[in-house]
Amino acid sequence: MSQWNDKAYALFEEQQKQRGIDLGFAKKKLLDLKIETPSWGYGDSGTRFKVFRKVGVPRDPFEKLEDAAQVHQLTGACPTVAIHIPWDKVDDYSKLAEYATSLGLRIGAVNPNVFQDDDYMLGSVTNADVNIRRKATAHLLECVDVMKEVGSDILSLWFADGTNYPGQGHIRKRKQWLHEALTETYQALSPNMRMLIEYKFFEPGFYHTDLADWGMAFHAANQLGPQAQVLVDTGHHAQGTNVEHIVAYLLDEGKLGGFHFNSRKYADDDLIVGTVNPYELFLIFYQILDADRDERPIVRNTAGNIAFMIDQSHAIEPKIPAMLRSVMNIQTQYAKALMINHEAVLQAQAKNDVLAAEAAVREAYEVDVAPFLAAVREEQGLPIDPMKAFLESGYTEKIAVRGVGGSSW
Ligand code: LRH
Ligand code: MN
Ligand code: MN
Repeated sequence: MSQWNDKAYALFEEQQKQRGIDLGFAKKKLLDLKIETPSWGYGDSGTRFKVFRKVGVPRDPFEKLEDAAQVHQLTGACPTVAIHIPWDKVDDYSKLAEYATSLGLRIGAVNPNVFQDDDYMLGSVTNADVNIRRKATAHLLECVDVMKEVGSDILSLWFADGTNYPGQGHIRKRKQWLHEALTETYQALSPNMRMLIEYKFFEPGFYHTDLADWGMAFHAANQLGPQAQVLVDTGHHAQGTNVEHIVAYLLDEGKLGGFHFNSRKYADDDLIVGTVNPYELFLIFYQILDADRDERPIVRNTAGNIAFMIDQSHAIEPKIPAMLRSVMNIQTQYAKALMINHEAVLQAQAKNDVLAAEAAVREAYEVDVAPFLAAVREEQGLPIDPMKAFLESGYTEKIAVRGVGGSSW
């Protein structure tokens, strides 16, 4: 380490020791944090107004993996990549998995896409037309087969199903059709597989969404069984929702399966993680690390098996740097949460000392964890500043030969 970094780390170590933080434990936890990046985050996407076509964007799923490999190489934290079918449809999925391996990656969650065929305009698994419902369920089952071919253990489900107008659909019937499709898909899972159920309260349906909130997803997961859990996309809640409360509740029930991290200010903005809501991210990690200390194994196991995934779309920003920034922002907030002295929080709570409890959490957020992140990266032989390393690597110039082109979908 440089002299300056050495000094900064020595001071940091001393300060955290005095605060009662076990840095050895914190280091191990930070090293264990793995973040999955989404294939679709490497392609061009946009708003409903325009998709700006960029030079160097991957032309196929293989090139998306190449870009994802850059993020993993520079951070050491992103060994898996989520795929979306049919956006990432290929003739031979075992080839895709082999290519991932050759790049030091694995395929992570498989995301069936039942929202882009014209047939799905009025719903997929909740469509009033039984043939369309069958087609949608068949696609879910086909994705379970894809999982087997690529060695994935997570089926990540999100349904665009919903309606725009009162009376447009029969809400209770749609609820039952959804349950039928989920049950059939659940039964096709191998014992090592999990099904994560993602909810969203609006868009593309603006009157009602069939899986609108965590309660509905939780209920569905409970009805299905232990291999079904809830996926929390941080952009899928109404303004002001206390996401960390939902996280704590699901953890306590053993039903928190994973996240789709992204930043939002207004709607499902899908922006770089931690750009406008870093404190929310920190508080989510606080709940997870608290659950990690729970006396009940089910809660600890749940906290230890969360799939941390990014779900981001890039309309204006260069994709690989945007992904790197997200990963780094997640690591920063996680590192800050690792600076929480849980005993101090618990003691203040036991005394009903409101201000001391709040302070014990917030003080960790105010810790500058840059020396800690630098030390952990350096120990792994990684660049201290992955973003700078990427920008200087010449990779952007190299992929320019791809020309203008590939979209996320
Ligand atoms: C829906 C969603 C879901 C999709 C992804 C592309 O808004 O969050 O996870 O699969 O976006
Ligand atoms: Mn999502
Ligand atoms: Mn979304």
